[in-house]
Amino acid sequence: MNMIANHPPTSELQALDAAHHMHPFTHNNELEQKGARIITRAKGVTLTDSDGNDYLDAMAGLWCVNVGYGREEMAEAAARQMRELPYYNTFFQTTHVPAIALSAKLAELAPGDLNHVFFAGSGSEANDTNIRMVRTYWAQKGKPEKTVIISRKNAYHGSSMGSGSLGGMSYMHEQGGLPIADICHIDQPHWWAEGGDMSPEEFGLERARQLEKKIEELGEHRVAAFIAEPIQGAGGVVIPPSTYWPEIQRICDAHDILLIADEVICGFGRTGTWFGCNRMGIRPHIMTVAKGLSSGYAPIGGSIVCDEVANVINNCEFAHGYTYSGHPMTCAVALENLRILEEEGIVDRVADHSAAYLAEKWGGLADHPLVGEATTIGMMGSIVLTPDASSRAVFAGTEGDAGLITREHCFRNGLVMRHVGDRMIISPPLVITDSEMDTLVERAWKALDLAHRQLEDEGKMKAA
Ligand code: PXG
Repeated sequence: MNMIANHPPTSELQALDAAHHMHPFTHNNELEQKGARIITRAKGVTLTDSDGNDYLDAMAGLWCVNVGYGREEMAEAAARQMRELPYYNTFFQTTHVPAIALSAKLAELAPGDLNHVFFAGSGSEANDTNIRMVRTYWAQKGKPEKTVIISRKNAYHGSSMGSGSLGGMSYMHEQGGLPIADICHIDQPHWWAEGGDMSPEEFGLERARQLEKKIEELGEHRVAAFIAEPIQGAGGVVIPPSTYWPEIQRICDAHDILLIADEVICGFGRTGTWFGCNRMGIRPHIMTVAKGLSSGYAPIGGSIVCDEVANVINNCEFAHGYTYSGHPMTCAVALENLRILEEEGIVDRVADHSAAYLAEKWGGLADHPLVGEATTIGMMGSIVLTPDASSRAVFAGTEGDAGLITREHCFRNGLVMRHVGDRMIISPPLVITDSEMDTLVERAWKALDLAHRQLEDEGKMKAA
């Protein structure tokens, strides 16, 4: 029996899932008690589960389904390529048309002289590539001691040994011996949570200048690169103050270090420009890409590299690569995705219309008594749950309780919205329509009402 085409009922699937499937970032035994939610199909911005319930997916899967679900052209592109050439590698002096076409297309779309692509299977793999590439770059330049990569607390760059080390999630570092050597973290530009009495602008400068302090403390001769997401995604959609990125750019220019922009979430239209770098005015040496590159239809990631770094790396044998570097099917799917984004004007529509519409509607959630602030940039947004907005207070109980309660009410009311601690975040497919955004915000408001009532009933609306 083909179990995918003709699957057993939900309870049986849940039992099999619990018996055999280890979920990422999940306490699997606790999940077994509840039973996993089983998504069976999706179209546009709507997911359907195995019991026939529909959900508006305000997270675009995991920040990736930029063109929306159910695009026939993507399925066709995959099938066509699988028939023609399902696999061949790009090692041993060989290449193939999909990898050539996609690297050329990415060079065209990427800003400045980011003209060279090293393919990977995911964002984590691409960031592992970046670690080895920047260290190899400096070694080739006769500066092998420049190995330290500076990142930020509460950053997310993946969960392999290297990319998980770049990330600044302390609970990840506690498992498995992270971080690896020569990676360190400065504070994040998260004004709401950490800005204290400073204005956002002062705070942005203070946080950016931590980079300069760190470079001076370590010695410029030791520092290879700084890596950051233009806007932190998994950290809670943290939009840095306007002063932050110009100051970071100044510091990177003034010191001899490489700048890596992790565009895994911000890339491919999420902020209303092709890349978060365009939006924030950043000039990186390397961009990490994944997710929206294929709208999640196929696993692919990569590093888009500037002329200077590529010239140095290309002048040696860079002993690095993955079986699926430049996989033909995933490249063909990514190319089709880029064609759809471009030809249907999806990125332009975000810039010219949808981002402003979302900002207005989502901004209205700031009037809810459980909400401290509601912000967006492009098609990503966050709200902060707080017992007292005026003092930016946090809840007295366990951090993340209010977020989890709100998330559960969202699910029950047909909305997928993620929580990061007590922040609720969204990143819907870029193709979401105005009326779907109305529905998203209505359901979010309803979930907030229900969560507010529950928190009051449980005596949890107290500030720490
Ligand atoms: N960089 C960034 C900025 C990311 O957001 C990665 C790298 C790693 O990509 P891969 O393809 O290896 O997963 C990511 C991934 C969440 C969540 O809960 C976010 C990600 C992955 C899983 C969960 O927000 N981002």
